[in-house]
Amino acid sequence: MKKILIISLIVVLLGTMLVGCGANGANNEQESSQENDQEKIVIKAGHGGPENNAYHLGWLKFKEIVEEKTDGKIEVKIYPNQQLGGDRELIEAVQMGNVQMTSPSSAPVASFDKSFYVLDIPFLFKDREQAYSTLDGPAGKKLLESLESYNLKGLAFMENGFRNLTNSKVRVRTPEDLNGLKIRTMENEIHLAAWSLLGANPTPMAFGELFTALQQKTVDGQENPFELIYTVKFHEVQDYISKTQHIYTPYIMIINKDFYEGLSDENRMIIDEAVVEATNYEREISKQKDLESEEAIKAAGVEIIELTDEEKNMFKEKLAPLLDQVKEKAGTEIVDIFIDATN
Ligand code: TK8
Repeated sequence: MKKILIISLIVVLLGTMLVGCGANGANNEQESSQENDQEKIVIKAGHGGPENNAYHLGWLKFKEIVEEKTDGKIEVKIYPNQQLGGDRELIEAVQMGNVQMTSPSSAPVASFDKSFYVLDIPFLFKDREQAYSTLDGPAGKKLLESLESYNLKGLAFMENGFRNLTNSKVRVRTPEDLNGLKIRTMENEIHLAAWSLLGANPTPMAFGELFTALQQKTVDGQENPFELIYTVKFHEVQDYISKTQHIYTPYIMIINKDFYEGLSDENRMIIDEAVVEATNYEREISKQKDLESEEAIKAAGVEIIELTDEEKNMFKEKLAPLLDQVKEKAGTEIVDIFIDATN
């Protein structure tokens, strides 16, 4: 009996303390029109990369800045490694508002917003600097704006990087070497068309299924930037990497549009600034890790094949017909804007 009384007392006491904390927290918070001051705002963010990737470090930077600048009033909870789903599921979840933010590779975004096919033009960007200036300039801004019709707000372009072809069968130097090779592509029609044009046998597949597919040889190869190849250990199940650099993939930082518009002006500004800062930070690390990962993969015994300009041109020529297909899907306006910006 006595015991029960003591326990009840403790419970009541704890309860009072908790209510006290809540009230104090609310008093410290600033007034805002649409937000409920009593409640802490939680941003649930999911992505498909591993934790030791530049990409995840970029997300952690975003979290740090947002939580610091809002005095913890906004909490950012990050779920890496497809814990909440792959790119496609996460875009849907953010559209519906079950998850507030995500950052898919650009290719799966094109299945939602066709303008994004413009980024699937092979060899569109000469180098990183050109990718950054185009994506951060009016061309990239226009592309991000087009997401608004899909209840998404595009915030920035983090870096996944220039993609290289890996496989377990042959040394690929020219499209001819690809003959019949089973290649996993991202879930995107232009990527599928590209590898068909090159003579391979492509299969679209979610990133989360890829390691097992390579290991069990359901597919012979795939393409991704060095850092991702290394951090997800594709090099352990692949023998050759051809430095094709056929496409530059950015990660699209997106947030649910209604959620974003429901924030106070001040919080929206904090998010906008944090995303830019986190993106610059992530790009720096990504650049560094791209080089380091290439070295580490080489040291692990995978053969890295450098292509001559002539060999690269063979890929470019075979892929040239894709431009019209991209124009058809994305619309000529956005394609012309990107072609102008990159010439
Ligand atoms: C991770 C993917 C990945 C991409 C792919 O969610 O699917 O090959 O390169 O980074 O977005």
